Parts: sequence; structure tokens; C-alpha cells
Amino acid sequence: MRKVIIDCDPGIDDAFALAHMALDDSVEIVGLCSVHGNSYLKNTTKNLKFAAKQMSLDVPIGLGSADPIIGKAEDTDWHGENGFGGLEAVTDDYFEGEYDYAWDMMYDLVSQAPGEISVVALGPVTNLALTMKKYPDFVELVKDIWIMGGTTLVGNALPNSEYNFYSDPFAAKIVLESSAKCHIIGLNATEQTGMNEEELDGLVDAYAAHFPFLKEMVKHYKHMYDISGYDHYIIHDLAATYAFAQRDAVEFSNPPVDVAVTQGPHYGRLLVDRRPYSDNPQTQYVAEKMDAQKFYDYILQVAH
Ligand SMILES: [Ca+2]
Repeated sequence: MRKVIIDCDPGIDDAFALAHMALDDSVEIVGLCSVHGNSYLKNTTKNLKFAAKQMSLDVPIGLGSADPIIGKAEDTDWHGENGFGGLEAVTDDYFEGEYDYAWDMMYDLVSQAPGEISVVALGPVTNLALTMKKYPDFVELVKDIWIMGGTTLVGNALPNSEYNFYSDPFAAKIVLESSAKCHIIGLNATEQTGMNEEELDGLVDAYAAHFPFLKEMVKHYKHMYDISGYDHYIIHDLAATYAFAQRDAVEFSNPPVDVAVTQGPHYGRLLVDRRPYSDNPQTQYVAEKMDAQKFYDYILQVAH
């Protein structure tokens, strides 16, 4: 079993990714962290606790950062007023095993099992950057990092910038410049897992059979796709957890990467150096190709 900490900003697609990881027998979730992103931290934390309870994930939860490294958090209509498409996530304020802060929790967990724990980050990577700053040896203790973020093609926050990187490009830069082994699963890859309505409904039914709340919240997500000009539906965070679970089914390249942090039209843009004479780094991998059918079959298989 692969041990994993999930660092997320639930978020409708985060909830599906959590459901996938909770049901996947090859994965053991050892910790959860909240972060600003799809909504404000108070909402994403509440939503994470609610999802964890629904999924019987009895693991430590660390409270993450309310704001990016520089600037203030924004939220997005895409996930509704509270991040869960308006679904009221009611849960106890106290959650067993709760940590005060995500960075202390992540460091404690990886220290207890050096080289064994992966981090899957499904929101802005502020928590990871703060962990690396507070505990420099974290990068040697963590097994590897999987990030849903960035794009080598079309963006969603800006024409060329993806929302998670746009929400905290400084954090993304810190993480990608570290010596930790990072897998970047950007929109250019997740978009390849687009589903038609029938496929989406099939996936939702399969997961809602285990966790009924998913069915209610996905209505808002679907609506946003319908009014935004997309002809397919994508659950980005689920594509990222699929890449983690099925590494060999996804094609990665390892070009030098950077993140644009200058204010302006490229803020948060993932920069990929594809010049043939550039040296390939040893620790950063960019997802390039995902097979929609393999993705769909695996995701359904896990839920059945
Ligand atoms: Ca997310």
C-alpha cells in the first residue's frame, strides 16, 4: 500500500479525488490538510472534515494556510458559495486527531516514516511551501509529491494560467525549485480525461453509491460546465489521483520548469523549457498524456 497525505481545498472535484483514494485498496491515506483555494479556508476545512467523516477517514487533519505566500486568498464561483456547490457540510468542530497546522502534521508524519509517504496536493501548494521553509529536511523525508496544477496549454484562471498555480505562484515556485521529486499533473493532462454527460453520470452514480453527498454537490459543477462553453466534463483532481495511482499509465516528460510570479497576464503560468539543449532535471515530471478510457475504466473499477 502506498502511504499518502492529501493536501486539498475541497472543492467538488477534491471530494471525488478523496472518494477515489478512500476506496482504492492500493492507497493508504495517513493524513489530510486543508488550504485556501476553491473557497476560503474556513469553508475548505469544514468541507474536508465533512468529507473525511462521510468516508470514515479516521486520520489526522492539519489546518492549512488561509492565504497565499503573498497576497490574499480569493474564491471562485466554480464550486459555489461554500466550495461544495451549496451543499451544507455540517460536522463537529472537533475532529479526532486534528493537528493545529498542516506543516507540522506533514513534517511529523514524514519523519515517522522517512521515504515512505507521498503528498498529493489538489489545491494551491502553500502548505507544502511553508513546510519546506519551516523544515528544510522535509524534502529528503517525503517520498514524492504529486501536484494538480499548472498547464502547458490552455489555462482556466487566465488564458495560460491554471487556477491552483495562479492562486499561489510563489508557493508553486518554491516547491518546484526544491529537490523533492515532483509530478505536475496540469490541465493539459487532466483535460484529456474529459467525459460526456452519460459517462459523468455513470461515474457519479458509482461513487455516490458509497458516499451519497457527492451526487448532490456535482449538480452545481455540471451546471458551471454547461454555462461556460465546455462540451465535456472534467474532474481535474480525480485525474491527478488517477495519475498517482496509475503512474505507468500516464506519460510524463521531465523538462526544466518554472512558474511566472510577475503580476500581469502570465501570473501563475507554468513555464516549460523544451529547448533540446536544456538539461533535464532529475526531480520534476510533467504529465503529458493520459488515456481517457484507461482513466475511466480504472476510476469505475475502484468504485465497484
Ligand atoms: Ca482542488
